[in-house]
Amino acid sequence: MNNKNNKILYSAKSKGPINIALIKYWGKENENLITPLNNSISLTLDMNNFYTETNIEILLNNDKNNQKDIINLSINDIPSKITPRIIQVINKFKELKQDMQNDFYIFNIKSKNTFPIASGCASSASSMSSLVICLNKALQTHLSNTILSRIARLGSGSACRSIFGGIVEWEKEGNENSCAHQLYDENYWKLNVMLIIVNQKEKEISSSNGMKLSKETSDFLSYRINNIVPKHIKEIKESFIEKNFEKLGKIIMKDSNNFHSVCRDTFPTINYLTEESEFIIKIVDEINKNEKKIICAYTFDAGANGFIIFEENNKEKIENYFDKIIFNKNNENIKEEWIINLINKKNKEGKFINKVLFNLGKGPEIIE
Ligand code: 2P0
Repeated sequence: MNNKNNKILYSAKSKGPINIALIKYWGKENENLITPLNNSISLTLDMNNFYTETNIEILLNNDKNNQKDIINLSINDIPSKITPRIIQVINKFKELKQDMQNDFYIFNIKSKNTFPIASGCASSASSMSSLVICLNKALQTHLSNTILSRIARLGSGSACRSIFGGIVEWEKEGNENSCAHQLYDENYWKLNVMLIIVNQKEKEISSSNGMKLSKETSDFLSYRINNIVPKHIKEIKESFIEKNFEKLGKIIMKDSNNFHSVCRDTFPTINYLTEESEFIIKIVDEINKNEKKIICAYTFDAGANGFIIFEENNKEKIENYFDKIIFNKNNENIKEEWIINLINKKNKEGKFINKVLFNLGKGPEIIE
């Protein structure tokens, strides 16, 4: 008997959010278990523009000549690392669901991102968080967010943080039980994130390969893990308690700089930042200098796009600065010399594509 006329046993549809790390994860303790060398902290971003949608249908495989699980993936332009990890995630669910263990199934998985893949926008985090929530719903396993975070981690390290909304920490403690938890929900502190997209190309060195190479060759990495990250985690947590943006902004920028120094210290060296990224850093530094305090902070993942973090009450001001300087909006009759200088510099150095604004958001959602 083949699989024609098979009935759908389980189905669900979900959406998963991206997150941006403020204290970066870089380096695995265990490559297979995807356990991290250090704790990391991130913001989960709203799903108004950027998210991954997942659609799953599960059927019994009753083809007697082909008794195995069959996974049919229809995914827009997914990185190659993802396929074996999806199998690992599905196997974990099968392990946890007693009544599935004696049969084989067909998993039809459709996944669609609304944003450019592999350009430093954490697509594996949104896709894996969405997948895990979708399987939990379809199979009615009713697993807690903590368990879902552990399973999402097997799909992609940073995905374990996207299971939760707001401000999230992923703890390295626990080895195979390592997972994320929420520090504060999305309403605790009205922070905004502006993503400046400068480069839609797929990056040359994936995060997974980059962090492996850093672990093998960078002398800075162990210093970062033992000395820098613990200090940054302690200070960033204080900044959350105090809602002290100056303190928060400084740590965000220092941790981004530190992470990219580790990349440069890797051999052969890795440089995820481009001329445009350096220009974004310059703009943020100039804004803060002219405002005489830190009102915005930059952070860059394993890609050239800049994420600018600020408090919601400074949104208009900061958006306006960036519109004038890099998107040529409202930039007639400017009097401030520092802005004119930046605009002139930009005309030589800039290829800026777009900006996207985010609030902090909730974790993944079931749509159907
Ligand atoms: C982060 N990044 O904390 C860091 C900062 C990139 C720079 O997590 O191999 O796609 O799937 O665990 O999660 C990107 O790495 O790597 C990442 P895997 P992942 O967000």
